[in-house]
Amino acid sequence: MLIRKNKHGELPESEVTDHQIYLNRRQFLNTSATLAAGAILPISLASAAETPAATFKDIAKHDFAKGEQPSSFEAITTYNNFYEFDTSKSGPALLATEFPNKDKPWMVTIEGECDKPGEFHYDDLVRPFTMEERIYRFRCVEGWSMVIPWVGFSLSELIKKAQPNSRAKYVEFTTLYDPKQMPGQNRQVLDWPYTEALRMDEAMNPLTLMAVGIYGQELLGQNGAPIRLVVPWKYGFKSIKSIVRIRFVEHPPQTSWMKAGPREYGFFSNVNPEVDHPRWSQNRERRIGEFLKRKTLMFNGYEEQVAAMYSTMDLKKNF
Ligand SMILES: Nc1nc2c(c(=O)[nH]1)N[C@H]1C(S)=C(S)[C@@H](COP(=O)(O)O)O[C@H]1N2
Ligand SMILES: [Mo]
Repeated sequence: MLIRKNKHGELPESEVTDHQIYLNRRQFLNTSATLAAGAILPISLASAAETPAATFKDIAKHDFAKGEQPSSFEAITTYNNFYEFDTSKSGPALLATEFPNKDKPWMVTIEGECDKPGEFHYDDLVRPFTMEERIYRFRCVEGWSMVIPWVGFSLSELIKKAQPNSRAKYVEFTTLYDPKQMPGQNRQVLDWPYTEALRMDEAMNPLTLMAVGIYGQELLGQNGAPIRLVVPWKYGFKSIKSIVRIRFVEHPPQTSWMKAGPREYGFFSNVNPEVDHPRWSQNRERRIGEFLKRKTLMFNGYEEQVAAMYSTMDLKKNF
């Protein structure tokens, strides 16, 4: 590829990647976090400025948000919902810089109604799978949205390896519980650990992704490192972060958000402009970085791929 240089031999502004912008921003954030705390925190600016290895190379790319510009790396990694750290949008990026602790192996337990349960080290869990980049629209229940180039593999592949039995009708996911690493867990904003669940056909749908990266880089703590779910036709809260347990069960599990507000958060939580949240409309959304709101699409634009799963259901009752 020909890279144009300006007369000073430097890369022109247009060639500066989102990632470089992000790194500068991160260095700034670390500095301000240190100042805000009024004490020397064990954050090394030198290491923060290091470029993480481009972990995922030569992976197949699939654009499921055709014609739309992916959100910037900076937006995706500084505007987050991750209540285990903080309930603000900017808090997770400031508080998850060291998450997950590299000295502790990340283990994922697969259990319940399946023939191949086990406890897997993260590296062993993901090794068998072919990584892909998939660009998805991502819609939060609060009314904002982004377009995110995730890196990951189909949850269906993992489920096939676990060999669920005939009683396995749902899949439940659980986030790490570790208040030492996740300060937000010291407050009872949700019933920790965070849990989510899918019906088996939803979990097996080829769009359902186990994500391990964004923009070709390994996930950062604030986005749910090292492994999280992405279900692009559902509101963002179904896409549970930092998963340590996957359990096959017979009956529909409760989830953290259903416990927190059963009238506001149903099991399915499909993006549906015709079903309002009890406290606000769901028919418009603001793409982060844009000024005007746009119309929210049924199933977040993935109707063709997923509508058949719900054809016999009243989606007003099963919200
Ligand atoms: N464990 C856990 N997973 C979570 C959340 C959370 O607070 N804790 N927030 C959810 C919500 S409401 C959204 S919109 C997305 C945000 O993902 P992002 O910050 O990577 O964009 O994560 C979801 N997964
Ligand atoms: Mo959300």
